[in-house]
Amino acid sequence: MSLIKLFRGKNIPTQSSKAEPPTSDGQLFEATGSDPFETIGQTQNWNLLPSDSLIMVMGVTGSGKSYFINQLRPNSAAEGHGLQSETKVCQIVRTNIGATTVAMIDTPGFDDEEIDDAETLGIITRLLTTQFRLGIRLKGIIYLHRINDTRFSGSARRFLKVFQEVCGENAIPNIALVTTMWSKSPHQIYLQRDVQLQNNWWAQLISKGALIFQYDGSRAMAETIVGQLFRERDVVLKIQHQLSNEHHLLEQTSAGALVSSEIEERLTILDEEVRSIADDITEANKSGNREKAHQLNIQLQEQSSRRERQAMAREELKQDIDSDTGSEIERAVETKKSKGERWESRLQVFEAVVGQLIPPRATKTTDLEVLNCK
Ligand SMILES: Nc1nc2c(ncn2[C@@H]2O[C@H](COP(=O)(O)OP(=O)(O)OP(=O)(O)O)[C@@H](O)[C@H]2O)c(=O)[nH]1
Ligand SMILES: [Mg+2]
Repeated sequence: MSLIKLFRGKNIPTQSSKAEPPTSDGQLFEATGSDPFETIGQTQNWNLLPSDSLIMVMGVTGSGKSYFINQLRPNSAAEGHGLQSETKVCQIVRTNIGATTVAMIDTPGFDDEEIDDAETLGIITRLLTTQFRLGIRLKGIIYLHRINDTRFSGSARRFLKVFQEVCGENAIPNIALVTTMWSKSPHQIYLQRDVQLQNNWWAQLISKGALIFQYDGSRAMAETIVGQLFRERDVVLKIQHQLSNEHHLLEQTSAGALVSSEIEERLTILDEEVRSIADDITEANKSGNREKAHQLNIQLQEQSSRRERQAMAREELKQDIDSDTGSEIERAVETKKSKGERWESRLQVFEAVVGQLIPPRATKTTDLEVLNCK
């Protein structure tokens, strides 16, 4: 299958360039404000290593995120088949693309359990904030979507909305919209579906410069997609700006507010249902219908526990992720200092804060490392 790349609403990038990261509203601003890394970096005398660049891989559950990363680094990420996200944590896979080193981040997917959206957003955001605070370069986001899905599902819709709010308009040129599972295809139907995607759901992103790829499942094309993003300037996402420069809580960010309002809606419905069942139980008890009262009590327990889970999800969004991340970075620095040691790269600190390094598997490829995020 041939690689299709469209460049709309912007010039075709021809060479690597470094530029100030844009804000979500088009202003330029300091990438890290009072850059904690600069201060820590000076005292630690760190070197800036070329490996300190990240690419996020995102998409709903089963869209092929782990598969994509496994093409770049065989057997590094857990692939799955279920409706619930196989990848419950972020995983970082370091790999070389030609002469360039890049850390790929496998993120948990938004799945059919809406309840997990807040947790998933929290995990992704924590990682993005750590990357931003450490001054690690973010080169782009790969957004995966299954071309064999017959419709744009509820989770795909929710994810797309949140995704757009996480990224913001100025990050759009750093987004690669990638359709997967072409090899499983009746090709003609999938080509039509791809056109529909581009003309409807993705039209806005494409008109503002997002890249498009039909992924054939190969390592070669995975490298091409990553290489293309690497040519883009470094990017600061809207949610990073809102958390770290505007000091918002997660629920105050545009993406967090979106998830939060969905939780509130569900809470209102559940409250109403719980009230109604409780009334029915009173009625059943009054009329001496013990069997009905018993059944209703079971229903009440189920709805109450659903309500509790929603309420807990709402709490997830109240986190001050930027401040928490700052404290964790400081703790990591202090711990190292107390041992009389020094950090050797930003990614090492990143690992210390967001997860633990999984040793590379026995493989001939020596340039790969995998980190698992908390
Ligand atoms: N043929 C083919 N199979 C794929 C492709 N991408 C993923 N798969 C398969 O589809 C299934 C789901 O892929 P995963 O990579 O686990 O999906 P994921 O997005 O990581 O899912 P979660 O971690 O659950 O969010 C796995 O069995 C993969 O082997 C592709 O491009 N082509
Ligand atoms: Mg996965």
